[in-house]
Amino acid sequence: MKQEKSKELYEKAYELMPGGVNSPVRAFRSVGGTPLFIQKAKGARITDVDGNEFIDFVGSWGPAILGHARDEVVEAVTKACEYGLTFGAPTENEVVLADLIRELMPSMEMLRLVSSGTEAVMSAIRVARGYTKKDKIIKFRGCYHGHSDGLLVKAGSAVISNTVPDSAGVPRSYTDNTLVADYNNITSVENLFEQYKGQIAAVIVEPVAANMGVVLPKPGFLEALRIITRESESLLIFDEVITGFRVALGGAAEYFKIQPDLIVLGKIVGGGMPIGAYGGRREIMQMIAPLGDVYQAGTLSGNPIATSAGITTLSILKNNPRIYQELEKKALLLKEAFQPGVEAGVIRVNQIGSLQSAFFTNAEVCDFESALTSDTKKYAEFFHYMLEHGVYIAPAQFEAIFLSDAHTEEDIRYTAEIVREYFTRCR
Ligand code: KE4
Repeated sequence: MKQEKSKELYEKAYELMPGGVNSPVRAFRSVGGTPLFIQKAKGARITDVDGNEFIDFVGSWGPAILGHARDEVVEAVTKACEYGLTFGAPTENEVVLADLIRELMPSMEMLRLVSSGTEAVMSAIRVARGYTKKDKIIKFRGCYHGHSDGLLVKAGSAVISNTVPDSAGVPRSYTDNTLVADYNNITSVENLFEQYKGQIAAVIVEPVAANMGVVLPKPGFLEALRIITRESESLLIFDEVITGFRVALGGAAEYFKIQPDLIVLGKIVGGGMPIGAYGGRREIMQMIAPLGDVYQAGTLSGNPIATSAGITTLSILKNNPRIYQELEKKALLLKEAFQPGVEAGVIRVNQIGSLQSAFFTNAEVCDFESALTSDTKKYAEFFHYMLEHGVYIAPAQFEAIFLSDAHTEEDIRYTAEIVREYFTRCR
């Protein structure tokens, strides 16, 4: 595969930006090779600067649920640009988008638009602490909630609850209030509530984990989190940056019929433009400045261009419910193609809606520990085989395959064929 231009750009990028990228996962570190510099994308396809075209199953890590550069979205953004890019003042678009989000996710009685998922998570945690007047937060090992200091933790070697920063530059004191439990292990949560009685402001969870690869909540796990947080006067925060408008129009809250106290959104809510959002019970959100004394602000929050993309994207999803049935059908077709690898004991596949991951392990993957049994070298080989055959999947084992409304049956059939071929050889 020709990569001269990507190589040339990567060399220049490498001396300008850390690892030559603006986000680590793009650097191909865990799969090797030169990152592809993308020139354009349309529908289910991306084209790199060397003219190589791929069927894209990364979809910018989730936003591109309608496919890339969807005509209606591009039109809305182009039109919005004619009226100005940003005012730092309220606009009608913010009202329209907030209203649409609340309609689709009624748990978000009141919400705030920000510019990234990280910013939304950070703010949700702050308001949870401000509202409960408690400091501790529980997160789950293997779940990722953006790069705010307090959430870059890993469980200390000693006991599960003691955490240490998982990044240089994060002072130990910043993570003292972050506790780590195990996904799908409610006992690990109960132990923390026991140990830190009365101190836990909130539990933050990816209702479907997708940052250790896709890991589904076991039946009853999310319900148990809802019960224990309510009983302990703590808040339940659903980080739906990936699952929001993805696993269902109303996200995981709709899919699992659970009402969290706060929901965090990103990715799809911006339709490819930089938007995050957080919201929930009115009495909690009224703690936020200028109403209350929890401060949060942002120059480009609710930006008129980004909101035009978000409004158009959510409107298309709302007006075309068939999209979700079709996404599920395509996902099952693709999942089926991995069967030879599953039968050969080489991989395990987790799938929900248009999200799935193939783990190179023979263990059932239900938490971070089991996800880590995956052979990342084998994943890297698979990644490059797919790339050579014109299919772009996540350049890392612990990510997800994202399907879009733009993937045709033909795209899925072609992809399924090369996947089946690959794993048939594994027998
Ligand atoms: P951003 O700040 O990247 O918009 O959102 C952070 C975030 C929060 N919560 C969840 C559940 C997330 O998955 C993310 C970001 N996801 C990664 C992909 N796994 C973004 C890709 C990247 O970091 O470049």
